[in-house]
Amino acid sequence: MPSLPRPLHLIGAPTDIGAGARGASMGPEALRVAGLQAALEGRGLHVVDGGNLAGPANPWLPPVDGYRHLPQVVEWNQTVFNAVLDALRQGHLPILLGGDHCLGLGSISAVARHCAEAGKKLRVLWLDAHADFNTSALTPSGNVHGMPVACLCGFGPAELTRLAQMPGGGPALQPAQIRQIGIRSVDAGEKRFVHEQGLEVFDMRFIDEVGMRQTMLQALDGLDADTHLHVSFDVDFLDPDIAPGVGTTVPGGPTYREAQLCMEMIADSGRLASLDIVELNPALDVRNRTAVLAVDLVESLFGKSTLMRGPTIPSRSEPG
Ligand code: Z70
Ligand code: MN
Ligand code: MN
Ligand code: MN
Repeated sequence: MPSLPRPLHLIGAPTDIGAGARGASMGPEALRVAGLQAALEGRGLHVVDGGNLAGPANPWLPPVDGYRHLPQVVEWNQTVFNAVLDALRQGHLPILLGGDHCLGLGSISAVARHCAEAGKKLRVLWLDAHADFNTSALTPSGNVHGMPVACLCGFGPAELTRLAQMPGGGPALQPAQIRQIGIRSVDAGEKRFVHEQGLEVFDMRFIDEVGMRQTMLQALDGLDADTHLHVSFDVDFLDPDIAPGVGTTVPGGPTYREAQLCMEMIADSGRLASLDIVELNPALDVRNRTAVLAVDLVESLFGKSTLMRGPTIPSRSEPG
């Protein structure tokens, strides 16, 4: 029997504490101005906007021991962790409005904790131009938004991996639970580490060669009724021609059509249970068009489709 859709719970985290450019702190408001809540309500969903979390200001300092703003990053992530876990425990579907991607650590740590409590399997789709798998020894920048995936897998400073620790003591995530999609910028040391840890990366070459449909079939393969699907959507996943409002544009990203198909196929899986929308930078945007695009894509992620029917070619990943 299909369960009732969970209320969606918007959680704003207005900070750029882990980023290399200022401005992602304005992301939550730009998404609201672009009509996120009304768009989701238009899908018949119940949306609760919990407002914005508070946290330390960005002191904009150079890195210390390989990390910029580590104490502030820890504080923001602890706050995000608490808010996301609260929402999940209320039976809501949390949507974290970043903020930069360092917050994926707090968000996904909470999701992993919840899944452990609820006896659910967890699959994470990391939509991004970047692998975000740096450590203090590998990072070229010290920006923690380039490190959350590593931290979630247990590689990072104790202050952050502690947050990502499961009740049993292990890290929040195993590499086998993660699928990265859209990747096209990985630092040299980071590349070796991705390979060493066996992360499953559907990079842009892969998408070019096999297409977005086959990519998503593979990325969503193996989900079942007991799987919690988390999507961490870094807006720089998108090609900069359509999404200029991000701190780190990398050419050669998914087109509008590829991104729509990606979101539609996730919706068809019927497993989406939590979401991050991060790295939107209104200071670098053009008349809020990247925020409007993000809202448009999120509508598809929550099931908006052109016609009153499902996919053209049904597949195993679509519930029967
Ligand atoms: C580079 C670093 C990065 C954005 C992640 C870039 C990281 N790999 N940039 N997300 N926007 O500095 O670690
Ligand atoms: Mn990212
Ligand atoms: Mn990125
Ligand atoms: Mn729309």
